[in-house]
Amino acid sequence: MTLDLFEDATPPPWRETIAPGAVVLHGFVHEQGAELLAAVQSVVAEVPWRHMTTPGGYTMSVAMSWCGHGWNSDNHGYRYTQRNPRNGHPWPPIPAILMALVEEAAQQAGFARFVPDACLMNRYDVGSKLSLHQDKDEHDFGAPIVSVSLGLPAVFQFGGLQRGDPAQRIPLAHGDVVVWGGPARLRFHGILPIKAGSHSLVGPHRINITLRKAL
Ligand code: MD3
Ligand code: FE
Repeated sequence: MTLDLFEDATPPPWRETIAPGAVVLHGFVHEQGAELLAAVQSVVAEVPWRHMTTPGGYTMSVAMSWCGHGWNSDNHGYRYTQRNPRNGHPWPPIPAILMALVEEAAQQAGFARFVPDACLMNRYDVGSKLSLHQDKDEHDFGAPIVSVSLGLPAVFQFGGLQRGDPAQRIPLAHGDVVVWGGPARLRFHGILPIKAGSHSLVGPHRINITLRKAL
């Protein structure tokens, strides 16, 4: 008899509530990695990855791209933008595959009829991190944020409503989708530095896609 260490593990997709309002759908898009990556690349062809400068003057280790609405930071803070300042054109639309999966994921997490208007994409290289922050530039905190993780694994830091509150550490893997809403919507969160590695599809990177109702 072979000893199967995983015989008792629940196969994905597996839904886990990690806090009120925060639901992990483990492996929810595991089989769609290649299609999702192609959708990311189609957006990046129009909106190249860029390292933004924080309002405090630091260059982020994470590179960003976006669609639906855009994202900008200056010394006044962050804000969403409806047009590309380089050419006056609207930002590219959110790819259909993302609109479809986000509706399904939000519904499974208990948020019916979530229709995002903005999609921010983060590309992490080995060593990239995202410091603890709140997402509070959206106009409607009643809407959840849906996040999709692709590529290298990460450790997500999930804090409280105050910056100094203790943070849980939650591993996120390729194919995981997380829905963050209700009482979790304004909790501090971040990503610890990405460990060295290479993913078969994504290479030495992690890509996170967040779908939001921004405006
Ligand atoms: C919890 N991105 O883009 S996604 C961000 O993995 C961001 O790239 C991280 O934080 C990443 O702003 C985390 C998960 C996430 C997104 C928004 C949240 C978790 C959240 C808002 C409230 C609470
Ligand atoms: Fe965030």
